[in-house]
Amino acid sequence: MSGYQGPLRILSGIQPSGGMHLGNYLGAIRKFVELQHQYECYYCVVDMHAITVWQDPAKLRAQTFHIAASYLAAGVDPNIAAIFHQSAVGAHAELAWIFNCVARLGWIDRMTQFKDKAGKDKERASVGLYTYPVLQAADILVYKATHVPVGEDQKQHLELSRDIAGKFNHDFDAEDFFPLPEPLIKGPGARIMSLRDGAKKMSKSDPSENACIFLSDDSDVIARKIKKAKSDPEPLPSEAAGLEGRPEAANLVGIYAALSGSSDAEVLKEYGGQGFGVFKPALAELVVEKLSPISAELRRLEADPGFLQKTLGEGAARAAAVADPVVKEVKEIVGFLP
Ligand code: ATP
Ligand code: LTN
Repeated sequence: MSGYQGPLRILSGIQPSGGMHLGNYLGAIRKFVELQHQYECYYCVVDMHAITVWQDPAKLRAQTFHIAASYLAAGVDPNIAAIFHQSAVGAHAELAWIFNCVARLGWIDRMTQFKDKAGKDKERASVGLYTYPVLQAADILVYKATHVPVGEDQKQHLELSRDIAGKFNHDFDAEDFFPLPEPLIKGPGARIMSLRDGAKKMSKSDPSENACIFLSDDSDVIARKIKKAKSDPEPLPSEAAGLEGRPEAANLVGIYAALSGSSDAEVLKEYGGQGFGVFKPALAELVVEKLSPISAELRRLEADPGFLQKTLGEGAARAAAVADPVVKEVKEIVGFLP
């Protein structure tokens, strides 16, 4: 964090681009809940990021409520952390423009998420998809956030945020104006893979329904998806090293470890030598046990959009109270007239 002396702050975000899944829960939201007691926290529903690929407007509204409700259902307390939607705080977009002029094309060209999401026909990708990580840097730095809890896939975007902060501080002779934000990635569940393909991460926008366990899935659906999950014919090894070269087995064991608060080695001590016919039902039972209280609360909250709207509005006001003065100062530093 260099010589930055400001308060310790957390910012993170999830896109309302689909249903909240087990990867989002283990890689991100579960950490949000733990961290709210240690830091000043801002948790955003990043609707402006979501529209970098086409979103049906009615679905976008519903999914924005869904992600906000998922934060709450998992245990984020809106009286402690600010929960809000990104588009409600104009400062994100203002800072993003200035950062578009700080970030270098060469830096953005290296971003692997753009390559993955744009696919083969990158000429047809939106310009927003390309500058997506610059908006992400603005999300973080408009709060001068010092720490960012995310899953493993966001490591490269966080490095870019640090580069943008450093270049801004340097170019404008504003030493330590922005902190260099630290990613908080470690921990079990930082990279949950698709249930259909152990080489692909579990993702909201996966076209296969069976690739993802959603927080809204009921127990029968969860059990069916785990039963159908890709595995291999071998029994589980008794030591973690034996998972090498078996990505699907490693993923299922990893999910069990992350949800039970243990390690792969401990899970294998119990299930080593057993086949998936035994392990999958045990895993399904554990997933249902851990997710069902959250999904029940999620359903209750989603039935009350008035409450969600009010919570998001209050969160946005708290967020803007921090972000607006930062943007005001940035504009002065850059040389804009008041
Ligand atoms: P999309 O598929 O639309 O890109 P996504 O499922 O990748 O969405 P995001 O909204 O981009 O989800 O991610 C929100 C948070 O969840 C981020 O911190 C991200 O790192 C984390 N995350 C997403 N997928 C996984 C995963 N499979 N395992 C662990 N963490 C994940
Ligand atoms: N790009 C992130 C979502 C995101 C985010 C952020 C995460 C947008 N802005 C700021 C942390 C901090 C993703 O998970 N795909």
